[in-house]
Amino acid sequence: MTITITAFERSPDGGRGLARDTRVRWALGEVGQPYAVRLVSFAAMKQPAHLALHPFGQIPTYEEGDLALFETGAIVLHIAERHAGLLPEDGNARSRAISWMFAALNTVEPPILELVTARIFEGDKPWRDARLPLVEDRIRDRLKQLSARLGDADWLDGAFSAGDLMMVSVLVRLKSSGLLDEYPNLTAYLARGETRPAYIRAFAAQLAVNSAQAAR
Ligand code: GTB
Repeated sequence: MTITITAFERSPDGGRGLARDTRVRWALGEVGQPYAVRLVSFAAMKQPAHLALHPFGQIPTYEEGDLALFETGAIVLHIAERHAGLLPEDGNARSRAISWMFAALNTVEPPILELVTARIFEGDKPWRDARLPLVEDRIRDRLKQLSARLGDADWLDGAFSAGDLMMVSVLVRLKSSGLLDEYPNLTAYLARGETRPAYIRAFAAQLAVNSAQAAR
């Protein structure tokens, strides 16, 4: 059955891996599933046809036969449950990997998203300079805890899993901030994720779309 995902027709970052279709592309690549991509404009995302797939008018979405999903956590979990390669066989290890997926999305990603808000969307507000260090410190708290747990290991709990895929996807957003430099094991962890062949293919596929659009 054909899998179709949606992605930005033109991503604000020029297709350099920050939009969340990257993690879905990466997951599909890890499990060896081909997929089609339907590109959507910002205007189209708010139209009824797309809102029927995604109630909040965002990308990515995932369609497979009569199944339509939104939210990258749900999409990656669906992929990982249906295909081998992203979740361990052992039941307890599987549940722990899923815990890491939720930790990435619910515990680590929120302060990172606040940084984007503080720096970009509120960059011209009078409270920016007071708020930014507070937001950065909240991220440091999480990175310190994550770094302590990872230690010298390659991945968060044994072999690479959907938990690592999600955590690396969340940390990518910090690359330009300099905050990760304070935690060499997290920098190395991120690099391990980004050099996996499936990540490289996902990144290249997203970039190719945006490069082609920019050339028009
Ligand atoms: N919780 C949802 C999920 O995980 O699926 C969040 C989905 C989401 O935020 N989608 C964004 C979107 O559709 C794209 S990824 N935004 C359009 C809108 O809300 O109208 C967020 C994103 C977009 C662009 C960059 N960038 O270019 O730097 C980075 C991240």
